[in-house]
Amino acid sequence: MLVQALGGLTGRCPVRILIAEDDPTTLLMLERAAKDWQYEVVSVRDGNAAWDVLRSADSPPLALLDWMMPALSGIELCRKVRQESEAPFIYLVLLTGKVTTRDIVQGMESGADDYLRKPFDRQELKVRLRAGQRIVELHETLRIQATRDTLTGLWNRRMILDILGRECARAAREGTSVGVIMADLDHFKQANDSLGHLGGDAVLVEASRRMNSVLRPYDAMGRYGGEEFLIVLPGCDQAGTEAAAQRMRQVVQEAEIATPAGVIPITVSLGAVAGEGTTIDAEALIRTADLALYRAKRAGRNRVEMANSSSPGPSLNLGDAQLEIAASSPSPCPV
Ligand code: GH3
Ligand code: MG
Ligand code: MG
Ligand code: MG
Repeated sequence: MLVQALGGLTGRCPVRILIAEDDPTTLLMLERAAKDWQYEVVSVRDGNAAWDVLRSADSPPLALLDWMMPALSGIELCRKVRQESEAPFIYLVLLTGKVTTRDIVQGMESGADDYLRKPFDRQELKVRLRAGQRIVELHETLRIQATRDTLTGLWNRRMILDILGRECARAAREGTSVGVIMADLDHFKQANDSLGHLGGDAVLVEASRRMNSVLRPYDAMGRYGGEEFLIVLPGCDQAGTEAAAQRMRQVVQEAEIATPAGVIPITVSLGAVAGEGTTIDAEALIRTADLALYRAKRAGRNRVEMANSSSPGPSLNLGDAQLEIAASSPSPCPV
């Protein structure tokens, strides 16, 4: 996923650009220039068509927008794009025959990042697009750093919790269910002891790659803590959640993990629950999955334990440290 996200930014894939221009001759010249510079061009001839592209999930990250167009002007498009606060960043260049300072100020205030005068100069267009590309790349790098775990490329803790919150709200609203799995590698300390910390890191990367590989494209997996993972399965009921957890368990244990520091067998314990109903609650689901994970550890590890979502158990948030305390003292939890 991480590699995919970076693909378009490292020269391996062409960068995509939207060109919106109603004058056919200018459009042709812009298209030809952009293609000569290896951009992948999406072109449209009015503001409505441009807006359809810009608001789509796979909008090009760069857009060249004519100011004067039928339906929606370039200025209106800039405003609309900037109002979509959740959407990924798009670098917007306005093309305009208007040249007074007041026009330029109005254009930039509407949310454009840059502007180009018509008739345009090819060399100027080239360097301005390249500047835009640099900004887009910077945004993408920052976005990845803010949302991904650097070691495994999985969602980081904050993101996977955001995703869980969103999916719980959606399940409550639409009357569907959401599966939650908490997975923790077994005796991982021993992997570090025998392979060293870097070897342990390699085990973490491979184990998470394997677990992620058996999930559906719309499931989400994040690194919750050191060797602990949180998995969110939209629309999954109890049986589907259990099946996914079993696939994850199986794929980790079925072959030893080879690292530059040596080869090691590894297993994972998983606690899982499916939430449904209008009072679905992210925190309660995590707590419940955590308790089930604790039972899987107690029952011998390399296991899946399911919890019943209607009995979430006591209001305890068991982190790793608390699991150890709980394991060595008379258990306050239902086991
Ligand atoms: P259990 O089966 O009960 O889960 O045993 P465990 O040894 O896996 O559990 P414990 O929580 O005692 O130890 C987890 C270890 O994971 C301790 C910590 O050093 C290691 N760890 C956490 N994060 C990382 C990491 O990023 N890299 C490496 N190499 N090790 C990590
Ligand atoms: Mg025009
Ligand atoms: Mg562990
Ligand atoms: Mg742990």
